[in-house]
Amino acid sequence: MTNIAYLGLGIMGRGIAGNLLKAGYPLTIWNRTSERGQDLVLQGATQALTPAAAVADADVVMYCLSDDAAVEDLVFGSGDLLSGVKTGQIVIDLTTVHPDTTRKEAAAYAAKGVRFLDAPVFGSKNEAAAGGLWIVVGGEKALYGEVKPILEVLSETTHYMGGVAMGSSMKLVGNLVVAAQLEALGEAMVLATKAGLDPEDVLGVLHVTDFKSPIFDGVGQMLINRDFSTHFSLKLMLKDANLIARFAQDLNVPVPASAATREVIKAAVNKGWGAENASAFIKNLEEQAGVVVQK
Ligand code: NA7
Repeated sequence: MTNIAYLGLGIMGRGIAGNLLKAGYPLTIWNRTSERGQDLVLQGATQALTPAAAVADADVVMYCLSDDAAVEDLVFGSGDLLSGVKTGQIVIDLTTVHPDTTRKEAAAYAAKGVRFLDAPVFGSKNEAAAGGLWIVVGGEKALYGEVKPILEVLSETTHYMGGVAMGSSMKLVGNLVVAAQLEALGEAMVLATKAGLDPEDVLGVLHVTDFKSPIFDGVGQMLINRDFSTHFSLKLMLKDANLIARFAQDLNVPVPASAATREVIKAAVNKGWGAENASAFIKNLEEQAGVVVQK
């Protein structure tokens, strides 16, 4: 069976690696902070001390790190993954990064005879743990076909979006919608609360209308429970908002609503809420309106 090296055991990585193990893939793991891999070792993974050691016998190498800087550090910097991989291996980057980072990775791997896909994922902690992610893929189509059985273990759907960096591009397009939905939910719930509407009743309406969204259901319920436990951190959402701004700038596309939302997220990170769930930025809207959304 295909040997997989999985690097990066954060919120997403732990769920993803767990599902690869459950599916029976021989798995070697590495994480910068090695303690985070212990429970996966108990489930049958082999823990490596360096990225190079992790990928030595791998057919496929996968990683999902926090951001562009982390990927740069792993591949080209202190992780020195590029020196560890060899001709014939396949690398799949699941991280949300700028398409330029993807293109840099793809070129560097190609120079070593390593085949590469960008395959960022929609969904957060629960979907990663349940193997219910939605994956968007860029790169060579035949390679996508080859690794699809692995991606299917992790996901509800996989979509092939086109050549190198089309997965990364789609991911930023999708995250623009996610940010807009969270901002809309926050503004709506704050306004509703100040108007004297019952937040549970408001969610009940949002649940059935032709503008419904699973995000309104899930995050809305967490919001009125005052639950900001981290499924996807606010600081990574700011990272994505910054990536969207840069991506739109590159293409000279106006994104005025996204720009406004980015300012709200930025201010919320400065309040010290960066490690909380992304929805914590709604607290900023609450403060400005002088209300708290709760049951
Ligand atoms: P987390 O839970 O913050 O996990 C981030 C992971 O990235 C974690 O394993 C980190 O290792 C790792 N990391 C961060 N910097 C580095 C460097 N420099 N070198 C190697 N590894 C690093 O993020 P999520 O799992 O929620 O999100 C992952 C991606 O999915 C992200 O792009 C989201 O936008 C979507 P650590 O444990 O801190 O040593």
